[in-house]
Amino acid sequence: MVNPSENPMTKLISLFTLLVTTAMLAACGSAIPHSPMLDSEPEAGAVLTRAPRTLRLYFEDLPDVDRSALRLVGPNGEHQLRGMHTMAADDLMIEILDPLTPGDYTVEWTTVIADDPTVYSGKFDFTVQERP
Ligand SMILES: [Cu+2]
Repeated sequence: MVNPSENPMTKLISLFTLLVTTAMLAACGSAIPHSPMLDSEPEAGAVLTRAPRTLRLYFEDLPDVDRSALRLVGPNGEHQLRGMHTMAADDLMIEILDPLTPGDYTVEWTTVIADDPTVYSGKFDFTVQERP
């Protein structure tokens, strides 16, 4: 009588099950795209009483300014932005030209980080409130 735990076939099946499970988990994990954006000013979901004059986004590594883009869309459409640069703090920064009126805003970003050839993109929202 062979002990089931000693049976090479049982061991092979266990190994196979483990591999399939790992592959499935990896596939599920990659369905949620990785975002390299760590933080921003204004923060995602922020409710502000003072309209921001700049946007600043922080990433996992230094973004390539030439291959990055930022858009700011609000209740009056797209805002003009000027002078994208990095402060070399793994960030992108840009000036908002026209003043923001109260309402909901969306920041859309596209970037390439360090030596990674992947083009990442994402968006986040913030709200500018009417001054009390
Ligand atoms: Cu700056």
